[in-house]
Amino acid sequence: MCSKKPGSISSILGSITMGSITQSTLPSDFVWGFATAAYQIEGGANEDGRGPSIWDTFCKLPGKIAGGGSGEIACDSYHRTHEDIALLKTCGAQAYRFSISWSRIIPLGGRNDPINEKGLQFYLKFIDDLHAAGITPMVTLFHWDLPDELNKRYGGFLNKEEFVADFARYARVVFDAFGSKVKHWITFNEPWCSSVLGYNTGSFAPGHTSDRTKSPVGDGSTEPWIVGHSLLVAHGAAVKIYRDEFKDQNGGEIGITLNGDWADPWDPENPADVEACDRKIEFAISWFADPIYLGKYPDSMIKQLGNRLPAWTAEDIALVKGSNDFYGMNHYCANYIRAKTGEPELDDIAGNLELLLEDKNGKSVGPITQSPWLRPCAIGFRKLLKWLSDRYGYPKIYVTENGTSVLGENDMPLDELLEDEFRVQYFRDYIGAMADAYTLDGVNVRAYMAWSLMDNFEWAEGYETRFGVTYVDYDHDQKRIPKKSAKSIGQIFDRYIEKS
Ligand code: PNW
Repeated sequence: MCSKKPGSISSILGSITMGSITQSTLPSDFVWGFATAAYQIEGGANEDGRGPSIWDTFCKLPGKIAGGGSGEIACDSYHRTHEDIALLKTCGAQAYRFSISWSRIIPLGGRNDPINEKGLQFYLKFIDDLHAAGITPMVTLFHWDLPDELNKRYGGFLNKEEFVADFARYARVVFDAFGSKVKHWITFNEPWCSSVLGYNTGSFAPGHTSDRTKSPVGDGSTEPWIVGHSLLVAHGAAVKIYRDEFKDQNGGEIGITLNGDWADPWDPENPADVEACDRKIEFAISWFADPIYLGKYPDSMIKQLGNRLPAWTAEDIALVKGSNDFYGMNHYCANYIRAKTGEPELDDIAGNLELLLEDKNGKSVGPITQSPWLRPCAIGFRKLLKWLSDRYGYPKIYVTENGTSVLGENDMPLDELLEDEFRVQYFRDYIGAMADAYTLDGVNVRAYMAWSLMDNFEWAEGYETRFGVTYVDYDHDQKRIPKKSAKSIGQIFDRYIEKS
């Protein structure tokens, strides 16, 4: 039945209904900036010794990427770091979240494979240049671009022992090289996407799925759970290395970034739909966050998946439990949830429920965007911040991604595209909802990175879907032109952040 326990959606549905009447605020030391990821912006795919990643390989398969693109050139940031830093300064950003390409640092990826000095030098200079511009770096070790060799050598994340050992060595090399200059580390970006989109739907590299019309390999009923487990253990191993060997002298912090959207019941009168909302968030977020904060997988997942969910050894869970200095939160939208009746399908990854964009009365969760999965619903952001805080004991939260695509943006005339009022409104609403969560709900949110600094390679959606506050002209030398939203975010934060 529908429980009212703290941390369940039923306790939140009644309590958070609208924005504040008084002005909410954010603390004076709140940090904001923008986020990107290596494969989505860097290009320079074959330069200075970089080895291929699973995304280079996946993009070559026909039909996998809209428009047939790849990250081979992308925004050409490998050659334009000074332009990116100038953009950040124009926007007034205090911080920049970017990721490191593992195969630039260790081209073959493995723990006994050679290190590429030029790769290290590239990031070292970039980090120095950011500091010189007064911008704080926040570095993601892994944003999906596994060295292709490791996938070929032993099946990548499917082989826990090998993968964890290789990731641990990569992490140590990076901490050793940049540890004195970087104080905010993220181990993995969105392990849900690597597990589910990479090993169940097959829409992301390496494209495994049970669907034999899409891939000759894969088992979507077992592989995602094995992959998720490996990623958790690798996260724990990297955190231990950081804490044991680097944290004391560097004084930095480390955590993982999880993606997850809000869930509202398709029919709020139906307890099964209300209950399914908690299950949806558990399958998306608590899959990773429960082991980290509570030391076990969620009961709802154990119940549905049985022994397909790997068992925790004492050694592994000791690495994972307590391994977040902060909670990295990627958040974009909300869904309506309708419980399915009957036994879950074998390949089900969501918790035996449907994700819908309209409720029982046909009301849309939010306006349509260019991304089929994304409809803005800012109040859901406040509700999820509260849900997570209740469940995990009010951890420090860094919002590491939040943003939107705009319907038809790629086909607009440039002057219209640059006036991206839809995106500006999205940021107004979402930043406002976050300030309400801080002020009214006691949520400990301390940083916010907008996705994204510029249009970039949107994975399977290629270049047709744009998420940037800066327009990138792919036909003319990757020229960058700030949109209206680039200038707006600083103004929005200025209204909320308390003056010290
Ligand atoms: C995130 N979904 O990915 C990533 O961290 C970014 O690299 C990406 O560009 C951004 O969001 C915008 O898509 C997601 O299908 C991709 O639910 C897809 C989904 C969620 C997150």
